[in-house]
This record gives sequence, structure tokens and C-alpha cells, in this order.
Amino acid sequence: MATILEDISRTFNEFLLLSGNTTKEHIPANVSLRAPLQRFERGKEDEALCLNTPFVSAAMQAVSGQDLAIALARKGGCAFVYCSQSIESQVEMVRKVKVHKAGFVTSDSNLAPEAALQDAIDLRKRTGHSTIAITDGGGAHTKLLGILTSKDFWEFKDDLSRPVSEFFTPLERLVYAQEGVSLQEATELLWENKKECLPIVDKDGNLSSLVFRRDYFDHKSNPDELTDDRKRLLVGAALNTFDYKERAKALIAEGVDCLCFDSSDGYSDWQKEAIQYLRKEYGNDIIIGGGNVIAADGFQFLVEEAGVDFVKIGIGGGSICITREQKGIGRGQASAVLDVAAARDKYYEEKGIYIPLCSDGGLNNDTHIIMALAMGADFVMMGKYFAMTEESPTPKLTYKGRLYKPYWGEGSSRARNWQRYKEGADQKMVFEEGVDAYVPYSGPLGGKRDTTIAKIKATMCNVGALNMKEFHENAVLTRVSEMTLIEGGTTHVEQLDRIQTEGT
Ligand code: MZP
Repeated sequence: MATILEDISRTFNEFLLLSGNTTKEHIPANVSLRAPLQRFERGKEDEALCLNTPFVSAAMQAVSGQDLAIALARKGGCAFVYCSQSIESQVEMVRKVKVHKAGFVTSDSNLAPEAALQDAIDLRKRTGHSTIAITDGGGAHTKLLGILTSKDFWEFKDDLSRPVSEFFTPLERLVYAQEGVSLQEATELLWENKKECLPIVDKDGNLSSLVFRRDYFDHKSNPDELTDDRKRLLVGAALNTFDYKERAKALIAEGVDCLCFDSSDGYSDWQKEAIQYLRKEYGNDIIIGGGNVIAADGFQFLVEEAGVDFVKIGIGGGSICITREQKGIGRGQASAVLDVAAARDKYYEEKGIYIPLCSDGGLNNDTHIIMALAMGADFVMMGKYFAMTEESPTPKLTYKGRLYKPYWGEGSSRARNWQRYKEGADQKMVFEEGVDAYVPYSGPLGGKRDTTIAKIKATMCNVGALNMKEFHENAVLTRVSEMTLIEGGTTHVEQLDRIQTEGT
């Protein structure tokens, strides 16, 4: 006979947090939201790669393109660039994030002096960068001859067939620095000379990198920015269990910081085999996430048999997901997180190895995020939250005077994410597990994220926690009755906006 679990499947709405002792130290400025993205041994917390903001974006076509990845890393989180696209285009998105900015950037816009102005315009369109290094043969690390910017020519007046050598600023008239200069010294040079860009050359005069003024300002206004040891933004990428060998190889070569299998069901031999292969091939240095699972047995499988760094939790809770309706598989997200977190804590106690957990999907408001973290998740993965922002890859649309953005599931026929399904690329999907929808536009990511972070920190202060570990340990939750929910909303008052709407 089938096993029936004792407790019913519960959602975040069914819980509230009790307040704990808030001391004078418990102020938002003292709260750290750093969260590990990598497994670590007891006492070696500092060796694990951490997020500064406990948010990662869903590996979805309508969510995690390069713009969102850049915006999120600047705010301390990390995007997982979707794998429902060719290896080449996924790698290109990762590349754009890695070369985007921060400190010493390898120039991705280079031309030989004999190239035409039209080539410079085409290159600018392709890369989005208006500073072009003029080098021997147009290489990124060959002899630097000068710099061409948009200020050096008039696109609609100059003869675009003329060579760039007639327009660029030659090296003799440029301010530049030698390799070995520190970022601080480079910034000082930019400031003293009122320049936008400082080329760095090696001892033979070959271009090494570029330092930009705007990167300095960006960095100052984003104190949580998440960068690697070369000051490049952090970015993750999703893998499937079909072409993971070639995909992972290409992504790792491009400098991706972490990988994660994108599957609605990670408790599978396909995922185990793929993770074991990657571990054998690349060792423990690469970060690999697995999932999704919804119970302790799935966690143990991915950790002990497959060897993941972090485990993603959630089936069927995503805002665009119809898996539970279509297949009857899933579990309330609160029950899933609580069950897996208990298994994680036991594993840590017994083996001394901490496995970070990610609560994925169904976080429909800031309170849900808070609950997921309180219940034991180290960070959360969100789709809708980010799909609504300016930086998601979809266009804004107006309907009845309001702005919307398209948002569709990876299991919808629109995503044509055939890798998730065993039917193969040539066959049509037999049924869908995701819908094609619209979400209200919520503006740029920065402000929205800041509000959510302010709420999380305020709650942690109420609970008496200054970091994620204390939040997990100190959180006391209670289940709520329907009447408690009603009591928690506004009661017996008329809200001003309702009176105003009814009055018109
Ligand atoms: P949400 O943040 O929009 O509620 O959910 C995003 C999550 O839903 C993703 O991270 C992924 O786990 C899941 N997802 C994506 N596509 C589908 C689908 O088509 C899906 N069913 O369930």
C-alpha cells in the first residue's frame, strides 16, 4: 500500500514568526545577509563562496539574461543564466557578465587602425561599448596604438569608409598606465586627469586591460556587489542532463562561477550521473547545485550519492507552474523546506559538512521570502520577482493603462525547453507543465530589492538574529488558524484608497 505522510502539505501562509529578544545590537545596520553557495566543513565557513544578498534568479528565458545577471550581482545576488538555449548563446551571456565591468576589464572592442569607421559603428552596436582600443591587428592584447571613442567622429557627417587611424587618439596623447598598477592608483589617475578610461599596457606596450571611471562610481553605489577575485561580477549558469558535458566545459572556460542543474525533479539517476561526471572531470573547485527535491530522501541522494554543493527545494509551487495539476507531484513549499532543512541540520551534526539550501519558487511576497529563510533556506531562487523588473529580458507592454512584462514557465511550449523532458528535441511536447502569462512591471531591480532586504533585516532584528545562522537557530514559528489570518489584515477600518475609488 502507498505510504501516507502524517502531516499535511503546508505553505508559507500557514505560519507566523514569534518575536524574540531584540537587544540594542539588533539594528538593521548590524545584520549580515551573507549566505553560502558552496558546501563547507565545520570551522571552514570562510572558505565557502558566499552571496552578499540571499537571492538567486531562476534559470528561465523570461528572467535570467545578461542584464538581470549584471543588475543582480551588483546588488549582491547571483543569476543562473538559463540553459534552454544553445550552448553558444548561453556562453555569450555569461561572457557579457564577466567582461561587463569592475576593475581591470579585458577590452572586448578592438580594431586594427586600417578598419573603417563603419566597422567601429558595427562593433559598438554589437558590444554596446563606445570605447574602442585600436591595436595591431585588432587584438585584445596586441600593441596598443590608441583609443577611438564616439567623441572622435560624427557618425552622420564623417565619411564612414575612412580608416579609424585618421580619427583615433594616438597613444602619445593618451593617459595610460603600466601593468602592475593597483586599482586605487588607476582610479587616482582617472580622477587627476578627468578621464573616462585608462588603458593598461604591459612592458612591451601590448594592451593588457582597461579601467573605467563609471565602474568606480558603480562600485561605490553598490556596496554589496558580488565579484570574483579578479573583480568581475559573479554569474551562474544552468545545466540540463542531456548536453551537460559540452555545456559545462564551455561555461567553465568562459569563467562561470557556479553551475546548477535545472530540473523539476532532481531525485533522479540522470542528475546523479551528470554530477558525478562533473566532479570527476573538474574536482571540488567548481560549485554545483542540484535539485529540485521536496523531502529528506532527495536531499540525501543529491548530497551523499551525487555530491552537490547546494540543494534546491520545490516542486510545483512556481507562479507559472502547473506540475501539481498535470501530474499530481509536489509538496507545499513550507513542508518541503522544513523537511529538507531538518535533514541538512542532521547531516551537519553527524558529518560536520554544511550544505546550503535554496528555496525555489512560489515566493509571492516578501513575507514568503522571510519564511523560507527562517525555516532553514540559506537563499531563495525567484522567477516572477525578477521577471517583473526592468532588467528582465522581456519587453514592457501596456494593457488598460498599466505596464506588464511577459513571463512564461520553462515547461511551457513557448519555452520549448525540451531538455527537461525525455521526449527529445525532435518530438513535440505531449503536455505542458508551465503557463504563458504576464506579470505587472515593478520598475528597476535596485529599489525593489532594497525594500525586500529592509523587511528581512527588520524581521531578523525582531527575532534577535544578526546573521543567517542565528536566524535559523532563533526562529520560532507557529501555525496559524484562518481567524489569525483575518486578524492579521486590516480590520474594521476603511482604507483611504478604497473610499477614494468608491467615491469616483
Ligand atoms: P516563481 O518564482 O515564479 O514562483 O517560480 C520560479 C520557479 O518555478 C523556477 O525557479 C523553477 O523552479 C520553476 N519553474 C520554471 N518553469 C516552470 C514550469 O514551466 C517551473 N513549470 O515550475
